[in-house]
Amino acid sequence: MAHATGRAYIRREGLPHISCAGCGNGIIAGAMARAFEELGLARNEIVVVPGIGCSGTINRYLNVNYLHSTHGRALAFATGIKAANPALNVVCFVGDGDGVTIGGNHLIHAARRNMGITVILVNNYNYGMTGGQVSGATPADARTSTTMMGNPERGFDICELVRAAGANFVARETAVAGVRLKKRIKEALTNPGFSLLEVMSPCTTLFGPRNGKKTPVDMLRWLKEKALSPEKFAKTENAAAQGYFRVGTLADERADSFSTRYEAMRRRVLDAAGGR
Ligand SMILES: Cc1ncc(C[n+]2csc(CCOP(=O)(O)OP(=O)(O)O)c2C)c(N)n1
Repeated sequence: MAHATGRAYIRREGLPHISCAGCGNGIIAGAMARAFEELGLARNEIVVVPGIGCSGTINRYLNVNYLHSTHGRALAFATGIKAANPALNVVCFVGDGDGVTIGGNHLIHAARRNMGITVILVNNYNYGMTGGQVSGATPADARTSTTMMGNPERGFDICELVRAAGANFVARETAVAGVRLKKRIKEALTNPGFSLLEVMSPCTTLFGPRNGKKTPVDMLRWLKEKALSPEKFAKTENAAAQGYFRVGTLADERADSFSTRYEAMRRRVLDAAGGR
């Protein structure tokens, strides 16, 4: 089989893009388009729901249905779409501000419900579009425009959070690993329950220069060095304290989704009412 290009899912009229040099958003969107193609999804079976921010501009470049939602509320809109039409493939494309800071509550409740939604959460370690402010995913001690002396807070472990909240599938990859991203997105889309892929993609314009990564290339090299398989991570002493993180599929369960449970309840009620 020829390699997927994802071209049918890309809206070329949206180009040139507005991302900064070295931004991971293009690589992630490309992996998503190729995953759609390899799964053979029809364009009208897909709804992408971006939030607001740099990551939220993704719909400009996509040739699929989309609902450009409000900041922190992508999961709420996606929940409504999926509940109304469970046959659709619903993909939220959100930043760490959107997904796990202002929108944290929606994220954990969508995971608790095991809504059959795929979330691609682009963790660029800050609020990118508004000037690089600290987010709930900014690592401890990191410098941002609002933590110039270092972040006194700790960032969420987003995968652990979402898994603990009840999601079927959680995975983490980096923006340098396009082929791995495509694989994880395919896994996420084919899981019937809530799926989250966290993509480590630190902002090369605002976060990198403040944190010792002067150029996008420095940042991409750093990502490659710090991403470890769960096995290597477990064998590395003080791995988290040294900035290493786990990549790969971290949980892949098959518990019933909200839609399946809702349908079972509906049938129970109909049966009790004599099949009406
Ligand atoms: C309710 C609300 N609050 C604040 C804003 C302003 N705002 C727009 S984008 C943004 C930050 C986006 O950061 P993130 O979600 O991490 O996405 P990124 O730009 O980093 O991809 C903020 C605070 C808004 N649009 N709506």
